[in-house]
Parts: sequence; structure tokens; C-alpha cells
Amino acid sequence: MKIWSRGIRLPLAALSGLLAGFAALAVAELVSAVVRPEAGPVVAVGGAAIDRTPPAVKDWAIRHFGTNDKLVLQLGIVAVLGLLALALGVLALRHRRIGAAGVLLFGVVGALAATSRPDSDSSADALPSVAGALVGAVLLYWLIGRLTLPPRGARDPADTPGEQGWDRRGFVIAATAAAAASAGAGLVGRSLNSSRGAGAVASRGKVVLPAPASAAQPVPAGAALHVPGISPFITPNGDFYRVDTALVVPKVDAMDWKLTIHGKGVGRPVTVTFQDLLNRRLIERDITLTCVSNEVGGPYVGNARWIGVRLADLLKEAGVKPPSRGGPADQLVARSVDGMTIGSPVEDVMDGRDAMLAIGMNGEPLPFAHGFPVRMLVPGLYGYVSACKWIKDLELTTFDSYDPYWVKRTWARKAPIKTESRIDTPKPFARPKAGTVMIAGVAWAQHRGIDKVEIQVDDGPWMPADLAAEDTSDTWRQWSRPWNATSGGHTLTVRATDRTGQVQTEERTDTIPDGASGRHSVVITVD
Ligand SMILES: Nc1nc2c(c(=O)[nH]1)N[C@H]1C(S)=C(S)[C@@H](COP(=O)(O)O)O[C@H]1N2
Ligand SMILES: [Mo]
Repeated sequence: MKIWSRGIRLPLAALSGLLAGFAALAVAELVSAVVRPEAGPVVAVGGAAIDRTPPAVKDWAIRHFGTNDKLVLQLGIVAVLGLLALALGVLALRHRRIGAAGVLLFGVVGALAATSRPDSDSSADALPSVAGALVGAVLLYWLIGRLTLPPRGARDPADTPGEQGWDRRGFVIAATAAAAASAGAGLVGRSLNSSRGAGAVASRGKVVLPAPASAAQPVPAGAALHVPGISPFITPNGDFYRVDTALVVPKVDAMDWKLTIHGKGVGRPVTVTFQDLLNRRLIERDITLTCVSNEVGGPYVGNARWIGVRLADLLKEAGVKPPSRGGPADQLVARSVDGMTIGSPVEDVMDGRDAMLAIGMNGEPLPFAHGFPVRMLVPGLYGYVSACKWIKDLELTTFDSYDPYWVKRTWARKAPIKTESRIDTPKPFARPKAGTVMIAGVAWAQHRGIDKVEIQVDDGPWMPADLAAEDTSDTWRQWSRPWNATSGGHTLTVRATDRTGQVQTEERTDTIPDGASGRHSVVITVD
């Protein structure tokens, strides 16, 4: 009997650790619903990890897990916490106080992570981790206490190790009650956290996008090819790639939204509300957005019809002049509600291109994941230097005096989008039948325009592809070319030429620091 109870106390101690961890996370979830969902320990540690991840690893994660990178990260954190909790439980069986202190230590880590995030402006962000850790530590101490009752007559269990009894009934009751209470606290916290965004969701539901004063021309009939497997000319919102550092998608109530333009060379700081934007002259434009982390042939490029306010007009009202006209600021830094900072050249924003504060995407208010209520867009620049989502502030400054988020992490200060093309069909390792095979895809050189696309089969000559009609120079352009496929393995390669005459380079470079270059190839086998 004694031996049996000693043998089972080890797994029960591990279970106690797990329960303590679970209770800690559940309490933290509940408290974060009161403080801020982003202050919860898993989100905070995840966010802090994202902030500190080496650029190459982050790029790798984006490429391999895509939009699931965040889910993978959070599952990873929970898995690691689970293992550590098991270990702390085992440790606590020997050293009850040290085990409990270990739980507290995790609370400190969570609290530090939460308060060090760029969007944290209050030490209250430490509360979820601290409260969770306190509850977890007390619970672990108590549960282990049930497992290490001193034998009758002894003052301290340490006096006579191996002679300890244990309170089986007390343990089972306490463990069950703790598990149930934690599950309850966690669920209540979850639902409070999700209902926090209710006001923002309602405000989005009420937005009616006004007709733009300057509408986009209808997409030219010949711009969208009918080739099976090619990317649709307009990317539906649900399919549009998403890249950001937000573990919790910010839910901003449009009615509370404000944006201020201030800084160097601003004569009259301007503050606008969402209603102010709706009341202004709106433009509608098709713009293809691309991520600097997009590998050659990669998926992080999308084309949408956006509605918004011309940013240059707002800047002019604030008295801003571009550097070429004597303005003192050459960098426009956008800040988001989640603490992101994104810097764009003032010159580009004011050079006549359709840089905008966008409120609509493909006929609806911006989806939350794409920046509701307002985001910035600058045709021709990678997203990380132009496309701030959930924007709340615009500061005029200089490149010399301030490095925004990604630049601090080794990406380039300035990053115009490189001329690129992608084969959408056939897919890699496809096995088409010999005969006519349609090769088709997209090419982009935003704000310069695409003038030519060529295809090469194996080491053969470059052959011109048929270009679809151009929508605008700010959008990608589809292309296709029928090919008389012969049996065997083949490599298909594409290259584009932009309107400046620049041919897409074959020189392969990494995505870091200013975007991948090189040519997309697809290897197929013709049956
Ligand atoms: N607030 C915020 N805005 C952001 C980012 C971010 O992490 N946070 N990522 C940028 C990057 S790197 C890109 S490529 C685009 C992607 O926009 P999308 O997710 O709507 O496609 O958003 C940009 N705006
Ligand atoms: Mo990006």
C-alpha cells in the first residue's frame, strides 16, 4: 500500500503542476479580459517572441506556416508551458516552496513580456500574468501538500521522507475542483475577451461606403484572363494574404477612431475622425500589394480595389511639403493601435501617386484582419514600408532620426517593390499530357508597369507571352502562352520587363533586406 502510494505520487505531482499551469492561464485569461486581451501571458510572450525573433527566422516562419505562423507559435508556447508545468510539479514534490516559486517566476516573465510590448502603455498589463501565477503557485503548493502529508507524530514531512502518507480524498477533491474552476474561469475569460470586440464589429456593420468622387475605371475586359489555375485579377478579401505581428487582431471601433498628423514641418496639426474621412472626397483605386517576405514565386501578393482618402491632400492641409519642395521631413512614420511603426518616404507619398488612407477593400469596409477601420497604402512600396493597418497616427520625421519596427530588425529603410513575375499554372510537379499546355501567371512592377513577359522552356530561347490588358501601372498584369508540350521533364521559367526597360534580374537574392529577386521556375513532367 505504501509503495503503491509512493509510486503514484510522482505522476500526481506532475499532474498538479499541469493543473497549476492550467489554472494560471485560465485566471490570466479572465483578468486579461478586464485589462486588455493583448496583455494575456500567451499573447504577450508570443508577441515579445515575435519582436525578438531574428528576421531570417521570422521570414522562414511566414513562409512555412503562412498565416498559421501565429497559431503555431501560440501552440508552441502552450506546449512548452505544459512541459515546464509538469516538471515544476515533480520538483514541487521534493521542494514544495521552490516549485511554487517556479510558477511565480513564469508570472514575472509573462508580466515583463506584456509590459515590454510596443502597444503596452500601462503597468496594468502585468496583472493577468501576476494574478495567474499567484493562483497557480498557491494551487500547486496546496495540491502537493495533499500528496506529502506528514506521518502522524512528525512535524515536517522532510523529517521522515518515504514515511509520508497522503490525503487521497483531499487531493482528488482539490484537483477536480481546481480543474473545474479553471475551466470555468478560462471560458468566462474567453467569452469576455471575444465580446470586447463587439462594439467594433457593430461599428463595422454600420459603415456605408459612400460613392467615391473619383471612381476606378471598370477593370478592362481583357485584364482578367480565363485560364484555369491563374490567380484571379482581383483577389477576394477572404483569399488576400495577411502578414502582421498581431497575435490578436485589433478590433477598433470606427466611432472612436482618430488619426493625428503631426511632426516636423507640420504647420497645422490635423486630426481626423472616421466620419471626417467619409465626408471627404474619396478615391477608388486598384492597387496590388506585395510583402517583402514574398519569395520568388511566393503567395504574398494580392490585388484589390480600395477606397480611401488621398494622403497627399491631407498632408498638404497640414502644411507638409515634400523634401523636393523644401520640406524638412523625409520620412512619414505611421503608427498603429498595436504599436507597429511603418516609415515611408514623404517624397513618394506626395509625388502624385495614389497613396491613400484606405477605408474600403473590394466594396466592403476593410476586414479587421486587413486594418479596419483605416490603413495606409502607397502604390509601388512593399507593405512593411507603406501599408500600416489599424493606423492611428502619422508623424513627419527624418530617416536619420528614426528607424521604424522592421528597419530596427535589419530590413531596408526604403523598399520599392521589385519587378517580379510568377507562373501560376502549370503548378510545380504537374503532369500534363503532351500537346498544348497553357502557361500563365501574373507579373508586377507596381507604379512602373509591366511591358513584357517572356517564357523559357528548359534552356530554349525566351518566347514572348501574351500580356493581358493593363488595368493600371499600380496593378499586376496577367499573361499566358500556349506551349506545345513534349513528353519528358521540363523546366519553365518566366521573366518580366517593366516600363523603365528593366528586365527582371536572374540574380537570386534573399527577401532580407529589401525583397527577393530572381526568376520563378516550375519543374513539370509531361506524360
Ligand atoms: N499594424 C500593422 N500593419 C502592417 C503590418 C503589421 O505587422 N502591423 N505588416 C505590414 C506588412 S509587412 C504587410 S506586407 C502588409 C500586409 O497587409 P495585409 O495583411 O492586408 O495583406 O501590412 C503591413 N501593415
Ligand atoms: Mo510584408
